[in-house]
Amino acid sequence: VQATVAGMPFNANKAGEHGAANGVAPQPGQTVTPPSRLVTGSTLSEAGTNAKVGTQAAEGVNAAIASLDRVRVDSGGQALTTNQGVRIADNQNSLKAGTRGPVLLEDFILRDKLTHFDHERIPERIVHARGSAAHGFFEAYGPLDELTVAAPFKEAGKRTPVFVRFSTVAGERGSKDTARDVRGFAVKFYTEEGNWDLVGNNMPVFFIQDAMKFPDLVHAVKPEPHNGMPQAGSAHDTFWDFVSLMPESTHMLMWAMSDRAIPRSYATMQGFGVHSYRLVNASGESVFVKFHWNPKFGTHSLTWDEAVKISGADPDYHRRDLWERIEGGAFPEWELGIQVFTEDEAAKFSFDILDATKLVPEELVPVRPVGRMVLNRNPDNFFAETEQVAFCTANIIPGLDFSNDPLLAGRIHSYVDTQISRLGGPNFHEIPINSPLAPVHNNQRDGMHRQAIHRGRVSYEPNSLGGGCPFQAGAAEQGFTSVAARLKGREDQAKVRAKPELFAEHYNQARLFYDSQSPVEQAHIAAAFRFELSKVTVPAIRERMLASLRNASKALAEKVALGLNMPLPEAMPLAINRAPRPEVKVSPALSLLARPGDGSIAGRKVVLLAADGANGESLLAVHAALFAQGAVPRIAAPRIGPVHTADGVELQADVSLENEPGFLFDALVLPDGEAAVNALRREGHTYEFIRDQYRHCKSILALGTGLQLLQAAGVGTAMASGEPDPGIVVSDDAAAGAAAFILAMGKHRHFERETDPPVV
Ligand code: HDE
Repeated sequence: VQATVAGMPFNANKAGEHGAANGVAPQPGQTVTPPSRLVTGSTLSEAGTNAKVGTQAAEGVNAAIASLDRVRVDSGGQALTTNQGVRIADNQNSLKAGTRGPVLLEDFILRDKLTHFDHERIPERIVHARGSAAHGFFEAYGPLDELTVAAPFKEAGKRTPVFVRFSTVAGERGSKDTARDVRGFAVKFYTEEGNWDLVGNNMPVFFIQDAMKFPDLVHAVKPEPHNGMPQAGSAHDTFWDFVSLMPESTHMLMWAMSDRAIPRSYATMQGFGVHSYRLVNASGESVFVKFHWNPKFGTHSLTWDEAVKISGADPDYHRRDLWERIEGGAFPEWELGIQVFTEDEAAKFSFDILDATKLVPEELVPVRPVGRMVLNRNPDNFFAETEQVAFCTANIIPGLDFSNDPLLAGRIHSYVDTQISRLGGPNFHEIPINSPLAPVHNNQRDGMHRQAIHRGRVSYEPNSLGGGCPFQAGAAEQGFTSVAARLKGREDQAKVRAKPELFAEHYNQARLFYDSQSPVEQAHIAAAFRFELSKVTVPAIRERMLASLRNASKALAEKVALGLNMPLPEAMPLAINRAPRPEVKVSPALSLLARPGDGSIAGRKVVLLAADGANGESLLAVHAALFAQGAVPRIAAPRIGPVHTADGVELQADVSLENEPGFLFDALVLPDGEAAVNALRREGHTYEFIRDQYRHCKSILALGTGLQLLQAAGVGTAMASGEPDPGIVVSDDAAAGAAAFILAMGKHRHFERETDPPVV
């Protein structure tokens, strides 16, 4: 029996966990017995020996997941116990001296429970506190031997288990998902040669060039320290004060003010490694590389008004979307692409590849697809997996190496360091979600919460008492060796606190980004600057920001100045005398429209309005057509439960007009049927559904008399051509209407309808 979430089957990879079994009383013996036996001389990570057979897991059979089985606990059919395994007879009452007497100190059962509870919380991440994660696999398209010996790329079809965590940056752990913010995109590859963490973002550049400035940036964007406001937002004085004094942030500001900062879904955003890394082949030769994740479902974002409304109605919007896509089988998928260039090529670029505020235009160095990543299993326990996972940029494997990017250098230190306080000591690599599939053998010992029980008396190297083990692995045994990179580049080798010359050029790529956007995207960027700066209370900050922005694009700065009702100030002086000429003036790949996806509507949520007296047949036909395309249709009526249709078709509303507002859906269907239309016309919610869908440029299908609802809401032909506006389908025929509607949804949005300010 298959249960459904949002009308779709549950994830087959978790068979038995949901569905019919759900309501059935647990049977004794249903527990998953953790295989507790440790292989002699091995570490915890080696416990499930079947996890060691490599990474050729079939889809859904993830070697990292199998190894986690040793710690999975299922209490079905089990008695309640203390942490010492003592069975508890009474979990309701503390031990007292008489029913009305004092509670006794000896109540070890009460104290066991409360003490653990008192310590349930750990410090949240200082940045990227709010996140959601999933398991999956990376599959290589083919060997990359000429470039790298890195384990995931060894042969075509090879699968490496991954755990991926997406996040916002500024907000606290309980903050909303749809804040205007950068998104973290952190991938842990559990390879047989150790863990590789590719800790990236959904934007390919960063605000600052040197790790020295990171605490300043974060202090500026976080809630202001005196009053703790605003939560999860950059629209406040301290952020704009800082960035307006840091012209190097201008390029990143363009990205952060674009719709990239309000993605529709984690599944519809790109990911980037940001820094230049190195790939290293068997001969020790290396090239530079930039990593790109491109979503199969295309790049799609929210509109600002929508994001603001969603924040209130469903702060878990992205978390829920990721969860439901995976449970429903519309698995998020990305293609991994690499941009590869040599040191000599890099030396000729008009920008410095060690500068994280610069990208390498795809027109200059094409992106080569090398594999795909599929996320197909949700975590079992949010805390144990999503919260305790510790990504560290220092985690690389043979075949990879770092560049000298000074931002990256700081990160290599920072990620390990932060886990020590966040996860309470140096043994966080032993937490199951962090422990590698590759065996761990070294002479590190002790520390808080040590899990492994090391045998023998040798904990040093060299030794003879332990037979010299564990021994140093040479290159032939996949020992990690650093690239003997030349320190000589464009700069001399003196020990200095300074930046390379090209780091002083701050505006070429900000301009490139803005000039590469479609008119709609440019309008959104201008509106975002206007919004954010209008929240700044100190006029001098607004002025300084515009003075800087003017250097990137006078047209943009003028638009923002107009929106802020202020004159355009003089341009800020440049930090470089003669800016180098960029190779590329426009890069179409930088527009969100460059990656529309495959036109599929899989995973999109569609709301079908209904009320008593609706034509049930046509609604069901549209429902079936959407479902067949992998979309998630939901029926919404004034109240949940049965809808009494005019034609006797059985319909159940699982959403009420009140409990899920219309802006939570990607598209809207209005029903046929006089009585239903009249009932819906009496509901203020109906107009909100229609107007929000219209305003957010989403597709609307009006079946038969449903057209009257559009007219009553005053939308549908706002463009005054007499024809329905783009993305609005009016049809008496359910099959034809559904087909046209599905095509319209494939376009995601119909920005032709958008006006600033909005007309509805
Ligand atoms: Fe991070 N960053 N970061 N960062 N970062 C953290 O590590 C840091 C930077 C990124 O889902 C912290 O475990 C410094 C760039 C992601 O768990 C911390 C600098 C990029 C995540 C930290 C940067 C990122 C983090 C906080 C400048 C994109 C979340 C908790 C030198 C390439 C990972 C933690 C997850 C998290 C430090 C800049 C991405 C404090 C010092 C650039 C996706 O260590």
